[in-house]
Amino acid sequence: MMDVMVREGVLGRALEREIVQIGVHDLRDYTSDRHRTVDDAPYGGGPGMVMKAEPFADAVAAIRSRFGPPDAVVLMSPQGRSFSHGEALRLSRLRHVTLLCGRYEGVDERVRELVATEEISIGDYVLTGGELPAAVVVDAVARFVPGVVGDARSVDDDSFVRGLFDHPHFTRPAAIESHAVPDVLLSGHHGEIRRWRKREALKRTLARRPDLLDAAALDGEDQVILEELKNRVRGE
Ligand code: 9WO
Repeated sequence: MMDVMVREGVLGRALEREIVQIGVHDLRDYTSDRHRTVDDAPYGGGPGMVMKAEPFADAVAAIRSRFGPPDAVVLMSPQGRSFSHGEALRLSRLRHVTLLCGRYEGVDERVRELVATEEISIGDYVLTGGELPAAVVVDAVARFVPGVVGDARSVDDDSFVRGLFDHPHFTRPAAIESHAVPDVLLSGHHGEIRRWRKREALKRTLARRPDLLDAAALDGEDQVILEELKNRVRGE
């Protein structure tokens, strides 16, 4: 499941070019019983199973001796700190990050106490395991590793670097049924195109996520356009 995620697309190319390395480890390889048991019934009773702590501890010990100590050991959990652009950037600056994924109803608390150095959530929902969240984190973090995304401008331009949503994008054809590409984009006037994109990005952010505007890095021109957009909404 993890291999398929990371071998495709931009990430797969980065792996081939050895700009990033990704290792997938099966917790069952760090068990010692015949059934390779990674779970057990919860102390105190109740439904479901709990992931045992030792396979996590032994897996991280093996990673440490083979690859050196990780700079962060992150438990993927709905109870973790919210993952964000800023968290992705922080993790991208570390050399070696280990992500821990659980299954079943929960993970033995000693994994948090003894193995993980932090806990991250990608959103307020419960899944059947931590693997999809881990793939999300790997993807978002890898984008910030220099060389992974071909054109660095794509990374610097992304919504959350600027703190604003992207402007609308269009490619050929110039019209689909009655939906034409805005004339300004066909005009060749780079100054006007730049201002139109700015304005559309601000308009979208104001309409959908006004909270983002408080933290956004707005220049003087942005602030003028934003005031005008706000006044326009009030005027109607
Ligand atoms: C299961 C459960 C059942 C009833 C009530 C509460 C419950 N919580 C859980 C639970 O957290 N299960 C986890 C499943 C056990 C560890 C791995 N699992 C997981 C990780 N589900 N969702 C995530 C996750 C990780 C990061 N960001 C969002 C979700």
